[in-house]
Amino acid sequence: MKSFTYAALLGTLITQATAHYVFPAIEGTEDWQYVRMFTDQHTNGPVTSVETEDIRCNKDGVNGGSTQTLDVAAGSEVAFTVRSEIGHPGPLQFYMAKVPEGASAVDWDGAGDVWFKIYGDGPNISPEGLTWPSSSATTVSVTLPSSLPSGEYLLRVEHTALHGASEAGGAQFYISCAQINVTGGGNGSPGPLVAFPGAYSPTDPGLMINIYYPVPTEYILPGPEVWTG
Ligand SMILES: *[C@@H]1O[C@H](CO)[C@@H](O)[C@H](O)[C@H]1NC(C)=O
Ligand SMILES: [Cu+2]
Repeated sequence: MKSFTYAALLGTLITQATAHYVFPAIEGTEDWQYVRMFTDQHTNGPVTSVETEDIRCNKDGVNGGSTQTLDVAAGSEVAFTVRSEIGHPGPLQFYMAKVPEGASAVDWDGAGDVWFKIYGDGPNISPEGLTWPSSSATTVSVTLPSSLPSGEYLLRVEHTALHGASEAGGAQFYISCAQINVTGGGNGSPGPLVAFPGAYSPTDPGLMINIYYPVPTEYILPGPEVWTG
């Protein structure tokens, strides 16, 4: 009887570990070539505090290290690969931050009120439950607004897992930051601008929520409104 219980527990742990994921690359490039490597990336594990620097570009991701910067045309689509797939339910969001004059993406930490959201997808809601557009995705992509000013940016992908989010601090954040150089841009003014940490609170309605029961009738994405360009 006891060994059966242990086997069941082990099975649960394995399922959870394999359900973790990471965004290691811009599709078509090498892992960590244009995406900032972060500490413990091999575990695929999440960030769980919205109140530390880890929420910005993952653990120790504030330093570009040997990461390169990829030219991308404004208005084009950028895809991240997923290792190995989006294994938990929750929203997918993308943010960007423009590298200040005189700095370059590789040595900029992304601190301050500099981040704007360019994409966020909530669930499809039905009386039977919530379904999430990014569920099981092996790549995730976003179209850069065509009025984005040219120059260097950090592009931050974030998938938030909500399976254990009924208590504050239960949401899991899967995050990577790519370094990109936007070319052929326009003269938009991206905003509203927020900081990481700062943009989220552990009790935000989109971060502290039981997504299973009772079935929610609405879902409010964490963070600012999307800038549409
Ligand atoms: C960004 O693109 C511009 C326009 O092509 C180019 O002049 C500049 O050198 C690029 N910067 C980087 C860091 O690649
Ligand atoms: Cu997981």
